[in-house]
Amino acid sequence: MTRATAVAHPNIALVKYWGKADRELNLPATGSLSLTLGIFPTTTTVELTEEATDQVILDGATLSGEESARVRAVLDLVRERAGTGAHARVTSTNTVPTAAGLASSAAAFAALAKASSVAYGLSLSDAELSRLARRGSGSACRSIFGGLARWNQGTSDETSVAEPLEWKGEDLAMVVAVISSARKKIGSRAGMNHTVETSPYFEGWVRSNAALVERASRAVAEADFTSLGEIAEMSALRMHASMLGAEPPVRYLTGKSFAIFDAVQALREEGLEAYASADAGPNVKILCRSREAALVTQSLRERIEDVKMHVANAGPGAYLLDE
Ligand code: 2P0
Repeated sequence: MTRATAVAHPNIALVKYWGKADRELNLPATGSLSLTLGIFPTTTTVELTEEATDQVILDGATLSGEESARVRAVLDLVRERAGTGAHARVTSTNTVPTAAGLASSAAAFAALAKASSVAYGLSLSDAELSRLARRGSGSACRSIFGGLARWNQGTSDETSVAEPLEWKGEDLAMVVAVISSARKKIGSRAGMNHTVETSPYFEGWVRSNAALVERASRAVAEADFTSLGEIAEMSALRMHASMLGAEPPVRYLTGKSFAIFDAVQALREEGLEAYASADAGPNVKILCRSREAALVTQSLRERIEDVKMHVANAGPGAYLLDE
């Protein structure tokens, strides 16, 4: 086959990834744990061509510079493994606002790993696909899998890989509260590298977050939704605390983001279990039970004005489309 199309979905970390131990290989400073969403898929087609260069087209526009270099770096790994120098045309369509802290790069590189490996004739296991996706964007290694996934930190290219986790509790959902779809001023890669280099809190973040990965894994094994939610909110706030300690500070959360954290806490006090999380942008993601997602959404709408909300159930891992 010289052409393949794959679909992948964004994932939202319940225990966050923030900081690299190895920038070349995208090895993280700690493990992380996420939920793959059933909304905002990215569809990517990779087709081998006779051209002298790779071509990367995202939502109809040809990419250049750093963005296309990251895609070509993944294609280079695939070509090396397939033993060919053939170039490719990569055409990708996002349904999520790009670079707004909504994990568009995770879905994009998971879809790219799947589509490119098949287009170049490789037959990779999910673990191998996860490693390949990680090289494009760290968090993408988790979007190879549906539902809950844990990215094991690892100490090498072989061992830093995500795996699916079984969840025997009630179905999980995430309400994505979009405050802004604007492109963020500081990308997550630059933001995390700057935090590693300048924040006196980074060490504390790494130590405490590694422990949260273990606690969250136990909560998943025990189907303990309350603990998982409490850990998720803590990991998100600790990640943001590490960035706030950087020089100059990296600040993604706005007053409105915190207003949503407050509203989520108020829901809990009224007995509706929901937990807030936020990534490299102002938007807030609220973990709740699927059967209560509509109620959580409605209750938040009554409290917060001008926020667009999307409800996501757990989504599938990266898959091929029949063409
Ligand atoms: C996460 N984020 O765990 C964290 C939380 C953002 C905040 O993973 O440099 O795009 O490509 O490895 O994966 C975003 O960082 O960074 C991210 P790279 P990535 O989801």
